[in-house]
Amino acid sequence: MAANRYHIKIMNEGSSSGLSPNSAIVVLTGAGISKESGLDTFRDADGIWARVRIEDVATPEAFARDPARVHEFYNHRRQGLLADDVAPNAAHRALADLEQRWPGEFLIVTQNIDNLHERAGSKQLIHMHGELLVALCQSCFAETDWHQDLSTETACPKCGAVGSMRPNVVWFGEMPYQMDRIYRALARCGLFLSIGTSGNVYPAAGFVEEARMTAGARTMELNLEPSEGASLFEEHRYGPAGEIVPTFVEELIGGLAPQHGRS
Ligand code: BJW
Repeated sequence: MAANRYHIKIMNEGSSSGLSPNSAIVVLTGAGISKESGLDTFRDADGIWARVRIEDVATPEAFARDPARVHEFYNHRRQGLLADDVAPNAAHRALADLEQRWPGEFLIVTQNIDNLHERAGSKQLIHMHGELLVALCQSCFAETDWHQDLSTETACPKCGAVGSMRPNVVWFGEMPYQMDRIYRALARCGLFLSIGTSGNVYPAAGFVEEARMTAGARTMELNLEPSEGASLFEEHRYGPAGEIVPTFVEELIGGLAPQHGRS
C-alpha cells in the first residue's frame, strides 16, 4: 500500500504526538478562508451581519415572510462570487495540494457556500451549509446549478412550479447537509484542523470536541485570531489563512519522507 512507503519525519511545534501518514485528516473551513479572495466574513466588524440582520435573511421564517428580500440578499452575494476578481487563494490551493499528496483519508467540511475549494481542485469536500450556485425547488426538491438571479417568479426547470425556488443554503433552524458522513469522518480522524471560523455556529462548532473525544484526534485552530472555541484546541496558529495554511501544509507534507527499502 502506498502509504506504507512513508513515515512522518517531523511533527509541528515540537509536539511529540505522532501522526501516522495513514491517519485521516478532517478540515473544517469557514468564511475566514475566503476573506483574502474578496468574500466577506459574517461576524467580523466589517462582516455581513454588521449590515443585515440574521432574522431578515437567514431563517426559513424570513424567506416565508419576505422571499423577495431574501432573494435580493443572495442574488447580490451570487453576483459577488461570480465576479472576475474572486478566485481561490493560497489557503484553498494548499488544502487541494494536501489532499492530493496525503497518503491517508482526507476530507474538507466547509461551512462556506462559495465554490472556491472546488475551483482550487479539492475533491473530497462537503458543503454542510449548502451551495450558493445551486437552487433548490421546494416543490419537487430538485437541485439545479444556478448562476443567475432568483426571484419569486422563477420557475423550476425540473417540475415547472413557479415561486418555489430558493437558494440551496442552510438557514438557522435547518439541518446541515451530510451530518452522518461528517460524524463518521470525525470519529476516525487523527488530525482535525479548523480554519477561518469563529466557532459561533453549531453543529460545526462542536466538531472539535467530537474529533478529540471520539477519535482522540490532534486538534489545531488556524485563524486570524483566537476564536470563541480556541481553548478547545490543543494547537493554534494565528495569521491570515493565505499565509499560515500553506506554511502548515508544507510542514505536514515535508514530514512525509520516502522510506527506503520498503515496498
Ligand atoms: C480569518 C481571516 C483570514 C477573518 N484568515 N481567518 C443555542 C445553543 C447551541 C446551538 C443553538 C442554539 N440556538 C440555536 C442553535 C442552533 C444554531 C446555532 O448554532 N445558533 C448559534 C448562533 C447559537 N444552528 C443551526 O440552526 C444549524 N442547524 C442546526 O443546528 O440543526 C439542528 C441539528 C441538530 C443536531 C445535529 C445537527 C443539526 C444551522 C446553522 C446554519 C448557519 N447558516 C449560515 C448561513 C448559511 C448561508 C449563507 O452563507 O448565507 O452559515 S450563518 C453563517 O455562520 C454561515 C456560516 O457558515 C456560519 C459560520 O460562520 P463562520 O464561517 O464561522 O464565519 P464568521 O464570520 O463567524 O467567522 C470568520 C472567522 O474567520 C473569524 O474568527 C475571523 O477572525 C476569521 N478570519 N479573516 C483567517 N484572512
